[in-house]
Amino acid sequence: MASLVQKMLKGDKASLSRLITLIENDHPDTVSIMKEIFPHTGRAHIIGITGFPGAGKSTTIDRLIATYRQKGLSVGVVAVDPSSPLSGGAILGDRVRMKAHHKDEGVFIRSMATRGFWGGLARNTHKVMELLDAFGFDKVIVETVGVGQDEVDIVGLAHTSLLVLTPGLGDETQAIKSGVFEVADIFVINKIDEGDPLKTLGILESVVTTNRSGVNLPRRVIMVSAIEDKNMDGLVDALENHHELWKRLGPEERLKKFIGTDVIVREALMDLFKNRLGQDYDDFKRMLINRKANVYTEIEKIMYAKNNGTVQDFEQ
Ligand SMILES: Nc1nc2c(ncn2[C@@H]2O[C@H](COP(=O)(O)OP(=O)(O)OP(=O)(O)O)[C@@H](O)[C@H]2O)c(=O)[nH]1
Ligand SMILES: [Mg+2]
Repeated sequence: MASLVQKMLKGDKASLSRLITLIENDHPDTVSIMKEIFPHTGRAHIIGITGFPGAGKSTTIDRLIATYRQKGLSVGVVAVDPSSPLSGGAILGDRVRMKAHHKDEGVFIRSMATRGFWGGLARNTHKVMELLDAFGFDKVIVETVGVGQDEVDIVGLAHTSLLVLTPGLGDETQAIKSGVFEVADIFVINKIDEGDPLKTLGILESVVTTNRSGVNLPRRVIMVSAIEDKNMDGLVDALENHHELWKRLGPEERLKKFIGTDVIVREALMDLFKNRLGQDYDDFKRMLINRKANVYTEIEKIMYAKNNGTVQDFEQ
């Protein structure tokens, strides 16, 4: 395993692919791999892209790759595909859309399937992002579909996060209610070739002035047509500008936005909990759902070793 990591750090993409597969499958050596990787991370500009299915995230990434490559920058992409039927076939779609870049040495694209469960996405995605960072890509882009909690996590793992919307679909009203809306840095109104973006622009501009992350970074709205390659330079400028400002933030400011450690700790606690549980986690959940056990009592027992940590019947 150590030699695989060494080869990957020297720039071997095949080793990078193999390591990602091991991590995706929760290989027992995952922690030792990540321990070796971590000292090499922290250099890449991490960009998170989220938005509703079909908003044009992959097409936008494809154009971003082209723009960054012209500037001589390397790009690693993780596209997270939810098992949701809504975007069935997204992996294939991503491959087709970004295919043009697959032969490029400075580009690496990987799709990951989620297990459709809390933790499934964030757990492995952040590790893959760290692998791409350690490999040495200048830009690491992660695409996730949706605007739910997993996406909020991804936003918290990125330096710069984009929310891709389309004009006139009512996306913006749905998005406003979501957590991602509160934390996204750049709002991209895509498909301006198709619809009038002014209403969406008006809604977004009236809300980007609010900033609940508590970090003093300006939020922007950028209108593009990814398919027609319109205003991609404007988007890249906004991304670069945001990253420059991010780099100048002090440690206390960064702390407010950064959740990477939270994700790792939460995952470690979940693993510890499952290890101590001594029974199948789903069976445990079934007991709680059916009110066969008291969730608070059980967690207290398991985490703080009360009552020998055995699950007791609630009704007795
Ligand atoms: N008219 C128009 N169509 C676009 C534009 N960008 C993307 N599309 C089309 O919108 C569809 C979805 O694009 P994708 O880039 O796959 O969108 P996505 O957000 O990655 O989709 P999922 O990953 O499935 O959620 C495709 O048919 C694209 O060709 C655009 O700027 N204008
Ligand atoms: Mg996509």
